[in-house]
Amino acid sequence: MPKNLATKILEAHLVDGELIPGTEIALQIDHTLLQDATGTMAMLEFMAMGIDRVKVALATQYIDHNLLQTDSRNADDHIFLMTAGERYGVHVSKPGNGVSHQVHLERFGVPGKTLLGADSHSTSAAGMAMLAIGAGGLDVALAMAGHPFHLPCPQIWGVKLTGELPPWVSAKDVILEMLRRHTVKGGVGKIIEYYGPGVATLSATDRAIIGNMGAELGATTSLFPSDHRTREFLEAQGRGASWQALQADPDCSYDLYEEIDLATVEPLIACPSSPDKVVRVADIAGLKVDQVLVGSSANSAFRDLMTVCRILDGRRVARHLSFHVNPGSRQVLENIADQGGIMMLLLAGAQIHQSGCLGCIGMGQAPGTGQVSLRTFPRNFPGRSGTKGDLVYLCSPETAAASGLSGVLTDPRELGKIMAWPGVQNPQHYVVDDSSIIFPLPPDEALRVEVVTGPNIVPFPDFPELPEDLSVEVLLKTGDNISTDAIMPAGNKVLPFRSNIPAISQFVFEQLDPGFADRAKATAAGAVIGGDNYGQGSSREHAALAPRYLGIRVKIAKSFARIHKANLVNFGILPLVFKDPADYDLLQQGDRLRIPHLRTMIVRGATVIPLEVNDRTILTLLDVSDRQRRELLAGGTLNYVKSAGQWEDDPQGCRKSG
Ligand code: MIC
Repeated sequence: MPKNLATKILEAHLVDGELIPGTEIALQIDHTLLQDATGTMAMLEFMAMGIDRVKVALATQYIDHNLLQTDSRNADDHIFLMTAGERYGVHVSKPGNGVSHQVHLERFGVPGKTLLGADSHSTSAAGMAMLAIGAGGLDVALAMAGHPFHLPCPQIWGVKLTGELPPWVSAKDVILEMLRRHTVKGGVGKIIEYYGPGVATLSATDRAIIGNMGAELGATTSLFPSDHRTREFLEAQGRGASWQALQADPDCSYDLYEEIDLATVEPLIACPSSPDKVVRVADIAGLKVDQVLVGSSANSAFRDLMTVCRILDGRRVARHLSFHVNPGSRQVLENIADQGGIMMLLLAGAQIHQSGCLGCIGMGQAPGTGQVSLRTFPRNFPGRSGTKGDLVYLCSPETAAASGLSGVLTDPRELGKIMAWPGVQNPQHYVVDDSSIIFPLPPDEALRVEVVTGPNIVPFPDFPELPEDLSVEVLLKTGDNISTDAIMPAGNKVLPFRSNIPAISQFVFEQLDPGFADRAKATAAGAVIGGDNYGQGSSREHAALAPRYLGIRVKIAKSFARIHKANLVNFGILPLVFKDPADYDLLQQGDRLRIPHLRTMIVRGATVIPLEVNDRTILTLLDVSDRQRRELLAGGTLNYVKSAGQWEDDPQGCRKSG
């Protein structure tokens, strides 16, 4: 039977379960990706497993998020990650070498492999035809230890691309078009597989942008074929030997279908403060712009930045605004320098920053009060930039550059009146520089490396197991689409505490309810109520771990985002879904909820969990696998696996026993 590409890669990596959408499957993982914001905790979790060396074909650690060194804490974490990487056989990309997604594409990506990354935008590796999935740090640590990755089997959504993008329109507009059509929930439970004649018009890095922001659709991941464009990129990186052709069989089928004629895509923009509030740039053109940021996680590859350089060449950015460029990698920076782009940016008045995530995660570059900030980043959740009430818009590099010149939001097609479309081509041979990658040591040498843990590394807290009878107070009721940024903010004030759970927990729900952490600490056990798509956005397990530290034992929502739900289970928080969504209206902050015989129900495999509240009973659903039930009973995955006593032996069987 003809197969789509996602099915082929899934089948080649399936170690448990059947490819039936919605049922749990386990996949063998080839590459793992950690970044420093999630990676310090994930590395501590990996070390707790007592294993001598990673058991995965390729493990990587990128230091790209916490780059500001305002005191010793981030620097301590960097030293920890570098020494731990050397000790355990991980490739470490040093600070300033670039954003994980861009560097992985350039130096490590291999078509057809699986990648599990502790970053929701790991899906960028779609550009290299990898099945790349974002997950919580603990899941990635388990994969590094050789365990398979468990997930609900996704549906495969075939998106046929036809035609070719017009000048001044680029890959960012394609993914914004998907968000315009399908919202931040549209991809939940799905792998988006792009196919059709339009695919060949997009380079590997264009495809990476579309894969990157598939995370904003809530998709499990996205996928492109491996074709001559993939080969061209790998050969330009001096890695042609890693290429193999991979595509869907002719006449294969998909669970769902969609078509985009690239020729009809227009310049689009996501308005504050959600990536799916998408409108045509032309519809809101003229809006005064104060800050422009190009680069970081999405749109930071050579084509994007060189296009900006060429647009700015010989011109100056509007005098009232600041124009920032965050290259995706040192390699990108070196290559635009090689083609004269740096001078074009400098003479135009742009500020050039080091390669890394920077303002994308609120690590600097916060806009001023009331200022309009135009960014090529993937996310604009409220306050994520670091500024309360921020006005962040997401757009293509072309729109960013055009608006940077005029000082107001400008449809980049207007530039066609004053200049020719730059039509930037990627280099046939990139300047390649791996000097900022620390390659693994031979095993016997690695054993002698001392892992340096500075004072910012605080041991992982102990969590008790689930009680038989649970009584919790509702400590907060939230609405729909609550992002992990709202639950566990990032930014330069909070990020340095990612390896210090007691300290970071003080910031939980800080924006929504500044008193939350203190109230939770003063309460024995708490619950949080959510609407639809609760926990969308990042993979940060701290959005589960820190609330758990504060005593949250249950979250009840209309629906959960995939990664956050898995993280809740990993840290022993019960993810319950209202059987009747209307019951959401019955619960209020301050209510006391009782769940008698909880353990017994979970052991018996109950899928309906009744809650007693205010003399009535509300029915909720517990949709988790048998493995997750055991983890919940133990109080979390670490407890469960430790009690099963099997970190070292038979990792593949570990999750099935006990
Ligand atoms: C993000 O874009 O939100 C991040 C920063 O990349 C996160 C990871 C994190 O929280 O550190 C993600 O998307 O997973």
